[in-house]
Amino acid sequence: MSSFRIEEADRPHVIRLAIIWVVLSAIAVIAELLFLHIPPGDQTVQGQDQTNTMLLMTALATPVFIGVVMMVIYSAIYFRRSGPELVDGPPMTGNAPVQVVWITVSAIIVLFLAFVGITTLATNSSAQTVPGQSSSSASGSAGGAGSEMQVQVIAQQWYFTYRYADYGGVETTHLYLPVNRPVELHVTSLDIIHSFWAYQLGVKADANPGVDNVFHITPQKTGSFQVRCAELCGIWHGQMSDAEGQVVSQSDFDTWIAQQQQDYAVIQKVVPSYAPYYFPVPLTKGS
Ligand SMILES: [Cu+2]
Repeated sequence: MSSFRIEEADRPHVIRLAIIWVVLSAIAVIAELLFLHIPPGDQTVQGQDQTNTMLLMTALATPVFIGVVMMVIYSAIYFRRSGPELVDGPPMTGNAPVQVVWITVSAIIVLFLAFVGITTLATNSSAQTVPGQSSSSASGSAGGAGSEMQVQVIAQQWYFTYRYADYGGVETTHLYLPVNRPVELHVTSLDIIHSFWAYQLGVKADANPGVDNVFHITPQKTGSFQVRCAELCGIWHGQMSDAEGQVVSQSDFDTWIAQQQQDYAVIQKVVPSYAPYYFPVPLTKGS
Protein backbone atom coordinates (compact mmCIF):
# COMPACT_ATOMS: atom_id res chain seq x y z
CA MET A 1 0.00 0.00 0.00
CA SER A 2 2.32 2.65 -1.26
CA SER A 3 -0.49 5.18 -1.15
CA PHE A 4 -0.36 5.16 2.68
CA ARG A 5 3.08 6.72 2.62
CA ILE A 6 3.83 10.34 2.06
CA GLU A 7 6.64 10.67 -0.43
CA GLU A 8 9.85 12.00 1.09
CA ALA A 9 9.88 14.91 -1.34
CA ASP A 10 6.31 15.93 -0.40
CA ARG A 11 6.95 16.05 3.33
CA PRO A 12 8.02 19.74 3.50
CA HIS A 13 4.86 20.68 1.58
CA VAL A 14 2.62 18.71 3.95
CA ILE A 15 4.24 20.18 7.06
CA ARG A 16 4.14 23.70 5.64
CA LEU A 17 0.47 23.33 4.59
CA ALA A 18 -0.49 21.97 8.01
CA ILE A 19 1.19 24.88 9.81
CA ILE A 20 -0.36 27.49 7.49
CA TRP A 21 -3.78 25.87 7.88
CA VAL A 22 -3.66 25.68 11.69
CA VAL A 23 -2.40 29.26 12.08
CA LEU A 24 -4.85 30.80 9.58
CA SER A 25 -7.79 28.80 10.96
CA ALA A 26 -7.00 29.79 14.55
CA ILE A 27 -6.69 33.48 13.65
CA ALA A 28 -9.88 33.45 11.57
CA VAL A 29 -12.02 31.56 14.12
CA ILE A 30 -10.85 33.71 17.05
CA ALA A 31 -11.46 36.88 15.02
CA GLU A 32 -14.97 35.67 14.13
CA LEU A 33 -15.84 34.83 17.71
CA LEU A 34 -14.59 38.22 18.90
CA PHE A 35 -15.60 40.67 16.18
CA LEU A 36 -18.10 39.17 13.73
CA HIS A 37 -21.57 40.66 14.06
CA ILE A 38 -24.13 38.13 12.95
CA PRO A 39 -27.78 39.21 12.77
CA PRO A 40 -30.26 39.39 14.41
CA GLY A 41 -28.31 40.07 17.63
CA ASP A 42 -29.27 39.66 21.26
CA GLN A 43 -32.43 41.70 21.78
CA THR A 44 -34.54 38.58 22.25
CA VAL A 45 -33.72 35.14 23.62
CA GLN A 46 -34.72 33.64 20.25
CA GLY A 47 -32.65 36.18 18.29
CA GLN A 48 -29.63 35.32 20.42
CA ASP A 49 -30.18 31.62 19.69
CA GLN A 50 -30.23 32.36 15.96
CA THR A 51 -27.05 34.43 16.23
CA ASN A 52 -25.28 31.77 18.29
CA THR A 53 -26.26 29.03 15.84
CA MET A 54 -25.04 31.04 12.86
CA LEU A 55 -21.79 31.84 14.67
CA LEU A 56 -21.22 28.17 15.51
CA MET A 57 -21.78 27.09 11.89
CA THR A 58 -19.56 29.90 10.58
CA ALA A 59 -16.77 28.94 13.00
CA LEU A 60 -17.02 25.28 11.96
CA ALA A 61 -17.08 26.07 8.25
CA THR A 62 -14.13 28.47 8.38
CA PRO A 63 -11.31 25.87 8.72
CA VAL A 64 -12.88 23.83 5.89
CA PHE A 65 -13.09 26.91 3.68
CA ILE A 66 -9.52 27.96 4.52
CA GLY A 67 -8.26 24.42 3.81
CA VAL A 68 -9.83 24.30 0.36
CA VAL A 69 -8.76 27.80 -0.71
CA MET A 70 -5.29 27.31 0.76
CA MET A 71 -4.78 24.11 -1.27
CA VAL A 72 -5.84 25.84 -4.49
CA ILE A 73 -3.55 28.83 -3.96
CA TYR A 74 -0.62 26.72 -2.71
CA SER A 75 -0.90 24.33 -5.65
CA ALA A 76 -1.07 27.20 -8.12
CA ILE A 77 2.20 28.58 -6.69
CA TYR A 78 4.32 25.50 -5.91
CA PHE A 79 3.01 22.79 -8.24
CA ARG A 80 2.68 25.00 -11.28
CA ARG A 81 4.02 23.42 -14.50
CA SER A 82 6.75 25.45 -16.16
CA GLY A 83 7.33 24.99 -19.85
CA PRO A 84 5.16 23.04 -22.29
CA GLU A 85 3.23 19.97 -21.19
CA LEU A 86 4.95 16.76 -22.31
CA VAL A 87 2.73 13.85 -21.27
CA ASP A 88 -0.40 13.18 -19.24
CA GLY A 89 0.23 12.71 -15.53
CA PRO A 90 -0.28 9.25 -13.99
CA PRO A 91 -3.94 8.42 -13.18
CA MET A 92 -4.83 8.93 -9.49
CA THR A 93 -6.59 5.95 -7.95
CA GLY A 94 -7.42 7.19 -4.51
CA ASN A 95 -5.54 7.82 -1.32
CA ALA A 96 -6.73 5.86 1.70
CA PRO A 97 -5.51 8.19 4.51
CA VAL A 98 -6.97 11.26 2.81
CA GLN A 99 -10.30 9.51 2.23
CA VAL A 100 -10.50 8.23 5.81
CA VAL A 101 -9.69 11.66 7.26
CA TRP A 102 -12.12 13.44 4.93
CA ILE A 103 -15.05 11.09 5.68
CA THR A 104 -14.36 11.02 9.43
CA VAL A 105 -14.10 14.79 9.79
CA SER A 106 -17.23 15.37 7.66
CA ALA A 107 -19.18 12.79 9.67
CA ILE A 108 -18.13 14.31 13.00
CA ILE A 109 -19.10 17.84 11.90
CA VAL A 110 -22.48 16.74 10.49
CA LEU A 111 -23.37 14.55 13.48
CA PHE A 112 -22.30 17.26 15.92
CA LEU A 113 -24.52 19.83 14.15
CA ALA A 114 -27.41 17.34 14.12
CA PHE A 115 -26.98 16.89 17.88
CA VAL A 116 -26.94 20.67 18.42
CA GLY A 117 -30.02 21.08 16.23
CA ILE A 118 -32.02 18.38 17.99
CA THR A 119 -31.18 19.59 21.50
CA THR A 120 -31.96 23.18 20.49
CA LEU A 121 -35.33 22.17 19.03
CA ALA A 122 -36.14 20.29 22.23
CA THR A 123 -35.74 23.37 24.43
CA ASN A 124 -38.82 25.54 24.77
CA SER A 125 -37.16 28.92 24.59
CA SER A 126 -35.72 28.29 21.17
CA ALA A 127 -38.65 26.62 19.46
CA GLN A 128 -40.96 29.04 17.70
CA THR A 129 -43.98 26.86 18.35
CA VAL A 130 -44.52 25.41 21.78
CA PRO A 131 -47.09 22.60 21.49
CA GLY A 132 -49.62 22.44 24.28
CA GLN A 133 -48.41 25.66 25.85
CA SER A 134 -49.90 28.03 23.33
CA SER A 135 -52.97 29.91 24.43
CA SER A 136 -53.84 31.08 20.94
CA SER A 137 -57.48 31.59 21.81
CA ALA A 138 -56.42 35.07 22.92
CA SER A 139 -59.82 35.70 24.40
CA GLY A 140 -58.70 38.86 26.12
CA SER A 141 -58.06 37.33 29.51
CA ALA A 142 -55.49 39.29 31.47
CA GLY A 143 -52.15 37.53 31.51
CA GLY A 144 -50.05 37.55 34.66
CA ALA A 145 -46.41 38.59 34.65
CA GLY A 146 -45.31 35.00 34.12
CA SER A 147 -47.62 34.11 31.25
CA GLU A 148 -47.11 34.91 27.59
CA MET A 149 -48.48 38.27 26.59
CA GLN A 150 -50.71 38.10 23.52
CA VAL A 151 -49.91 40.64 20.81
CA GLN A 152 -51.61 40.56 17.46
CA VAL A 153 -49.71 42.00 14.50
CA ILE A 154 -52.07 43.16 11.77
CA ALA A 155 -50.62 43.99 8.37
CA GLN A 156 -52.50 45.91 5.74
CA GLN A 157 -51.69 48.16 2.80
CA TRP A 158 -49.49 49.90 3.88
CA TYR A 159 -48.82 49.78 7.58
CA PHE A 160 -48.84 47.55 10.64
CA THR A 161 -51.08 47.90 13.65
CA TYR A 162 -50.94 45.94 16.90
CA ARG A 163 -53.71 44.68 19.16
CA TYR A 164 -53.08 43.81 22.78
CA ALA A 165 -55.53 41.06 23.70
CA ASP A 166 -54.57 41.24 27.37
CA TYR A 167 -55.45 44.94 27.46
CA GLY A 168 -58.98 44.94 26.10
CA GLY A 169 -57.85 44.35 22.51
CA VAL A 170 -56.66 47.95 22.18
CA GLU A 171 -55.26 48.60 18.70
CA THR A 172 -52.18 50.79 18.41
CA THR A 173 -49.87 51.99 15.66
CA HIS A 174 -46.63 51.15 17.49
CA LEU A 175 -45.25 47.92 18.88
CA TYR A 176 -44.08 48.23 22.50
CA LEU A 177 -42.96 45.16 24.40
CA PRO A 178 -41.97 44.83 28.06
CA VAL A 179 -38.50 43.41 28.67
CA ASN A 180 -38.09 39.86 30.04
CA ARG A 181 -41.74 38.95 29.46
CA PRO A 182 -42.55 36.11 27.03
CA VAL A 183 -44.70 37.31 24.14
CA GLU A 184 -46.90 35.33 21.80
CA LEU A 185 -47.11 37.19 18.50
CA HIS A 186 -50.14 36.49 16.31
CA VAL A 187 -49.32 37.71 12.83
CA THR A 188 -52.16 38.21 10.37
CA SER A 189 -53.28 40.50 7.55
CA LEU A 190 -56.40 42.42 6.63
CA ASP A 191 -56.01 42.43 2.87
CA ILE A 192 -53.19 40.73 0.96
CA ILE A 193 -49.96 38.85 1.70
CA HIS A 194 -47.41 40.78 3.75
CA SER A 195 -44.48 39.72 5.88
CA PHE A 196 -43.82 41.04 9.38
CA TRP A 197 -40.08 41.43 9.75
CA ALA A 198 -38.78 42.69 13.11
CA TYR A 199 -35.12 42.08 12.40
CA GLN A 200 -33.62 42.64 15.86
CA LEU A 201 -36.32 40.47 17.45
CA GLY A 202 -35.37 37.57 15.17
CA VAL A 203 -38.89 37.37 13.73
CA LYS A 204 -39.84 37.19 10.07
CA ALA A 205 -43.38 35.92 9.74
CA ASP A 206 -45.82 35.63 6.86
CA ALA A 207 -48.82 37.88 7.37
CA ASN A 208 -51.71 36.35 5.46
CA PRO A 209 -55.42 37.21 5.57
CA GLY A 210 -57.42 34.53 7.36
CA VAL A 211 -54.31 33.06 8.99
CA ASP A 212 -53.08 33.31 12.58
CA ASN A 213 -49.31 32.87 12.41
CA VAL A 214 -47.91 32.34 15.92
CA PHE A 215 -44.39 33.26 17.04
CA HIS A 216 -42.89 33.15 20.53
CA ILE A 217 -40.30 35.68 21.64
CA THR A 218 -38.84 36.90 24.90
CA PRO A 219 -37.20 40.35 24.69
CA GLN A 220 -34.14 40.50 26.94
CA LYS A 221 -32.71 43.94 26.14
CA THR A 222 -34.43 47.33 26.08
CA GLY A 223 -34.10 49.55 23.04
CA SER A 224 -35.63 50.16 19.65
CA PHE A 225 -36.00 47.68 16.82
CA GLN A 226 -36.97 47.97 13.18
CA VAL A 227 -40.24 46.76 11.76
CA ARG A 228 -40.68 46.40 8.05
CA CYS A 229 -42.69 44.50 5.49
CA ALA A 230 -40.65 41.84 3.68
CA GLU A 231 -43.17 40.96 0.99
CA LEU A 232 -43.77 43.17 -2.03
CA CYS A 233 -47.35 44.23 -1.34
CA GLY A 234 -48.20 47.04 -3.70
CA ILE A 235 -47.15 50.52 -4.68
CA TRP A 236 -46.41 51.80 -1.15
CA HIS A 237 -44.69 48.62 0.05
CA GLY A 238 -41.61 50.73 0.80
CA GLN A 239 -43.72 52.82 3.18
CA MET A 240 -43.94 49.77 5.45
CA SER A 241 -40.28 50.11 6.43
CA ASP A 242 -40.31 53.21 8.58
CA ALA A 243 -41.85 51.73 11.69
CA GLU A 244 -39.84 51.38 14.85
CA GLY A 245 -40.73 49.31 17.89
CA GLN A 246 -39.51 49.58 21.45
CA VAL A 247 -38.57 47.12 24.14
CA VAL A 248 -39.12 48.94 27.45
CA SER A 249 -39.27 48.20 31.17
CA GLN A 250 -42.50 46.72 32.55
CA SER A 251 -43.38 49.99 34.31
CA ASP A 252 -42.78 52.04 31.13
CA PHE A 253 -44.92 49.56 29.25
CA ASP A 254 -47.74 49.84 31.80
CA THR A 255 -47.69 53.63 31.45
CA TRP A 256 -47.61 53.41 27.66
CA ILE A 257 -50.43 50.86 27.31
CA ALA A 258 -52.63 52.84 29.72
CA GLN A 259 -52.06 55.92 27.54
CA GLN A 260 -52.91 53.92 24.40
CA GLN A 261 -56.15 52.64 25.94
CA GLN A 262 -57.06 56.22 26.76
CA ASP A 263 -56.04 57.65 23.35
CA TYR A 264 -57.80 54.98 21.33
CA ALA A 265 -60.91 54.68 23.52
CA VAL A 266 -63.02 56.44 20.91
CA ILE A 267 -61.71 54.36 18.01
CA GLN A 268 -62.00 51.21 20.08
CA LYS A 269 -65.79 51.45 19.84
CA VAL A 270 -65.77 51.13 16.05
CA VAL A 271 -62.92 48.69 15.34
CA PRO A 272 -64.07 45.09 14.92
CA SER A 273 -64.01 42.98 18.07
CA TYR A 274 -60.81 41.08 18.68
CA ALA A 275 -60.54 37.84 16.68
CA PRO A 276 -57.68 35.42 15.90
CA TYR A 277 -57.75 36.68 12.32
CA TYR A 278 -59.84 38.75 9.98
CA PHE A 279 -61.01 38.52 6.40
CA PRO A 280 -60.92 41.35 3.89
CA VAL A 281 -64.19 43.19 3.67
CA PRO A 282 -65.28 43.32 0.02
CA LEU A 283 -65.62 46.90 -1.17
CA THR A 284 -69.19 47.75 -1.93
CA LYS A 285 -70.70 50.72 -3.72
CA GLY A 286 -70.73 53.78 -1.54
CA SER A 287 -68.35 52.35 1.03
CU1 LIG B 1 -46.65 44.78 3.10
